[in-house]
Order: sequence, then structure tokens, then C-alpha cells
Amino acid sequence: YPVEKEFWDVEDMEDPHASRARWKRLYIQLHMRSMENPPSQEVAKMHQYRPLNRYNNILANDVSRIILTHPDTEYINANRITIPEVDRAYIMSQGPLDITSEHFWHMVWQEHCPGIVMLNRTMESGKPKCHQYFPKDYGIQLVFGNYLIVCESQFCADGYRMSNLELTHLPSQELRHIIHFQYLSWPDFGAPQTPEDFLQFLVAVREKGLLDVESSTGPAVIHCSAGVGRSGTFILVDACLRRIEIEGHPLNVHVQDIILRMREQRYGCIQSEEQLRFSYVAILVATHNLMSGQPIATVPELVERARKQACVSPVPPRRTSSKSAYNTKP
Ligand code: PTR
Ligand code: PTR
Repeated sequence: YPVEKEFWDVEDMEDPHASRARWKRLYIQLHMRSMENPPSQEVAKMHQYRPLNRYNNILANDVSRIILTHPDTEYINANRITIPEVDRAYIMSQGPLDITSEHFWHMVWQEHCPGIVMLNRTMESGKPKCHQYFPKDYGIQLVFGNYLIVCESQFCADGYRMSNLELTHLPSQELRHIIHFQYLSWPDFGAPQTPEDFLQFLVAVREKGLLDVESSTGPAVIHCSAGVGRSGTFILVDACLRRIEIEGHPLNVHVQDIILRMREQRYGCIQSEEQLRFSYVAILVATHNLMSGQPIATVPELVERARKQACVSPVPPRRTSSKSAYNTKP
């Protein structure tokens, strides 16, 4: 099926060096194709909004930007992503700055977001990557402008944290419950340690219903530091798997087309050849699970089953060891 073909057209088990070069070439090709029609980002470049961008090379496309009703700014570095044929919508955002944290919570309120998926840490390699815009621990309260945020409870799993937050709009005293997920070990421009870790996290986010489209709530916010690399990878994998689930088969999923569609809506989705390759590996692992047609138990079991299945299924010429096919690093 196409995802497998696209993957094995590039991957070369025999020669990791050549393989890496080919992934890089594909990544650059995709970048060039996405820049054939460069997105308009006029509002993001306006003098008064420039300080609201964390990185001056990662700006919100005009066509899909979230327009705020906030009295100080209608601009926020965030875009709405919708993917045809997939019943999903997402808001992709940069990690809030101190001066944009209030705008960020205004967006969460305005768009009726049920939750937030954060894929970075506030500090990485000693550098600030995101403001501490959310209460880190149980009992902590923060106020940003009109919004009070309280952490009601927290659950720490392997590799991620889930917090139940109470968000109060102070002028109206209306209160909403927001779920905040934070994935803890994904370096920018890199990939998660294993597809299993990542898929387990994705399943946890899905089980809370954060990615389901419901009439009563809006999309979840997915963010990292710039809101393009890690967030793009997360959304790409979720959307491709969702399409496979809806259709019951993987025949119509073309990963590269989906990346290009995402990039029309948010500049720079997927930021390295490593993230590109990782997305394929995660989709392949999960697709084997889905196609096995057996009840979903736990992801590790499914991955194990998929590995076994991969060992016995007819193999393309280059795939000599199915085990290494699922390693994230070439
Ligand atoms: N100016 C930075 C750069 O290009 O290096 C912008 C940037 C930072 C881009 C982080 C992507 C980044 O990764 P992520 O979107 O995963 O936070
Ligand atoms: N990789 C995941 C898995 O195969 O378990 C993908 C997945 C996640 C599949 C959730 C199905 C899932 O169930 P639901 O569609 O009910 O969220």
C-alpha cells in the first residue's frame, strides 16, 4: 500500500548512509514543492505584531490564522489545520511567550478548546523554549489577564504528564475543564525515542477525546516551541491513522500529500528528514496493528504483533531485517 511503498522507495536497510541522504533529499523536495506557492503572512509581519512571534522565521499564514477577539491584539502565532477526508481539526501554535500567554488562554477560551497537547519542555538545553503558561503542579494557580488557571490534579506516566486544569474567565466567573498533556522527551528537530512511546502518548491523548470533533467543543491546541516541527509530526501521524481507521484500509493515504496540505495551512510543518522518516515508521507500526483486525489491547502488544507479522509477510527486496525496519534511527 502507498505508505509502505513511499517508505521503501526511500529507505535502504543495507546502506544507512545512503538512506539518510535519500530522506534528506525527499525532505528538501517536499520543502521546495511547498514553497512553489509561498504562503501569505502579511498580518504576522505587521510592525505591531512582530514581537508576538517567538521566531521571526516561523509566522502564521494569513489564510488559516486564528483571529482573536482580544482587545489588544487580533493576531496570535497559531493556525487552524483541517484535513479533508479526516474528521479532525487542530490548532497549531507556537509555545506562548510571556507577553502572549494571555492571548493564548484567550484563544483556548474563544475557540472552546477541550485541551492542549504540548510536545516540548519550557527549557531545553538550557534555553527557554516556552513560557510557563500553565500551572506545573497540583494546587498551583496562575492568572493571565482575564483568565485564572488552576491545576486540579495531575497524572505522571512514563514520558508524559497529564494535568486536569480549571480555566476560569474572571469577568463572567464561568469555569471550564481543560486537559493539558505534556510529552517530555522530544528534542526539537529530532524524533521521539521509539514509535511505541509516541503511539502510547497518542493513544492517551485520543482516549481523552481531545482530538475528536464535537459540535460542543472546538479543536485541541497542539504546540511545541515554534509550533511546526514536533506539532506537525504529531498531527501528521494522527491524521494518517485516522484516515485509515475511517476507511478501514490504508490504500488512499499518501503521506506527502497530507504534509503539503498541512503546510498550506501552517508554514514549515515537519522540520527535518528525521521527523519525516519517523512519521512513516510510526504510521507503519500503527497500521499493522489496525489491519490485524484484532481487538486493541495495549500498544506494546500490538507493536510486537506487528513485528511478528512483518517477519512472515512477503518482503520487498531491500527489507532484509524487519526488526531494524522499526528502529527510529537509520
Ligand atoms: N528559528 C528557529 C530555527 O529555525 O531554528 C525556529 C524553530 C525552532 C523552528 C524550533 C522549529 C523548531 O522546532 P519545533 O517546531 O518542534 O518547536
Ligand atoms: N497506534 C494506535 C494503535 O494502533 O493502537 C492507533 C490507534 C489509536 C488506533 C487508538 C485505534 C485507536 O482507537 P480509537 O480510534 O478508538 O481511538
